[in-house]
Amino acid sequence: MLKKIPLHTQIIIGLILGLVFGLVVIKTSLPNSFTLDYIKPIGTIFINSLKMIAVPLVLASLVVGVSNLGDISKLSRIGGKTIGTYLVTTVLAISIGLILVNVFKPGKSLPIETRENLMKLYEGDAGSRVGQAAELQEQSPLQPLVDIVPENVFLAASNNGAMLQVVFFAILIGIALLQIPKEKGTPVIAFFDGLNDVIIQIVNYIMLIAPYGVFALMASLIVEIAGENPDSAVELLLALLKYSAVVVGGLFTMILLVYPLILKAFTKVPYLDFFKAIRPAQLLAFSTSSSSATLPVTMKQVEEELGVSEEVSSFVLPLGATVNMDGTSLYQGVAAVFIAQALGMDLSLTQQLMIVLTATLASIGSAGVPGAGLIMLIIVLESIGVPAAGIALIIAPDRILDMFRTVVNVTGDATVCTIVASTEGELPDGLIRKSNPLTPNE
Ligand code: DAS
Repeated sequence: MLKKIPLHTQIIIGLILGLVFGLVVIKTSLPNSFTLDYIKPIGTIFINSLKMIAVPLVLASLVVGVSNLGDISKLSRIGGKTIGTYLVTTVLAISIGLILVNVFKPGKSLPIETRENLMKLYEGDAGSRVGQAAELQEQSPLQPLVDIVPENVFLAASNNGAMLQVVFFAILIGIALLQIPKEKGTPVIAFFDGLNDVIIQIVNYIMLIAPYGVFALMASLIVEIAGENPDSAVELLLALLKYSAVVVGGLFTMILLVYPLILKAFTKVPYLDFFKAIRPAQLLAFSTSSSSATLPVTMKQVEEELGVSEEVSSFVLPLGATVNMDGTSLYQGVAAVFIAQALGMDLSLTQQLMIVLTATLASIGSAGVPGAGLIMLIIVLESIGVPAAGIALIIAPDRILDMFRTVVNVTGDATVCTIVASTEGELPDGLIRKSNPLTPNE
């Protein structure tokens, strides 16, 4: 029966029911033990399955993304421009996210005892990491770069804390694949392409239990945080609302300010026409929460409504759907700092700069499927010594935020595609509407 309801509706239902269930338990004399012993494990399974799939997801999607560059010498001009612009918009997005979350401090609104409660909650997972975080602040600033290179790839792949090393290795594989003879590289790329599809299919399976997982997480989170002080659960919900408002505020800043300014600076395409042209892709991104599912529509719209050539769109957009996720990177910056704030951990400037690097890498490694950004958030949290289990704090509103950040991911890809096309001289006087003769003008 659930299958007929769109996934994001299922999640929202799970979210609301979990909220109601948790509040009922803490407001009545129902024993907490039932929730903690029989409901919480479902949420733990959901989080662990997300963490389980993170390593193969990064390996497959990044190898495919980098090897999509095709023959580097032929595409170096377009590739360099595309990758460079993608990186600029991603770093811009993360910076906006970090400014907003440090100005509004949504995690600081939690009372001290709730933060202590949360830290105790994640003690098992956090204990060593709080020590690591302290160590991190004593280490040389270049230590995080040293840590990126794994001593043993298979060990890195298995142990949670070394996701960045998997990213590093995946990028090396992708570039090496472009340098070896084509007949040798093609089957390997095909393997990773197939593996990528398998992993994305597994993410779809995991998302099948998402409504139940979110229900369990929300219910157990409310019950655990409440503990002896039921009012603190309300504080957490208010903090989550503030956190969500900071994320959505940052995403709207990208859509309404950053992309129009960039388009105006590098193209003659009027922003309103651009916005109208990609609106179908944005709506699809919002409802599917998947850049990959939206890609065919994004390509159709920029080609038919903006006049971008097939050569540019077929390179820039698939790469963007794989490696450029401005919305996700902004969200990961905000989420990482929010979780640290909620756990009462102050982040040093080095750690915040580390977030810019790791959220850039994490968004590159995020596949264009629902929930990918949350999975990759683990990289960012690991890199700054914040307990990865802290994602349980923000998982509740995540599916809704995923819808908004996917719209920004797709809009960012289309913006960069339009800029690359313009700098290739394709849109000399703004957009050239080339509606497909087979489909009536919208
Ligand atoms: N849903 C992902 C996408 O398709 C983004 C994310 O999970 O952050 O772009």
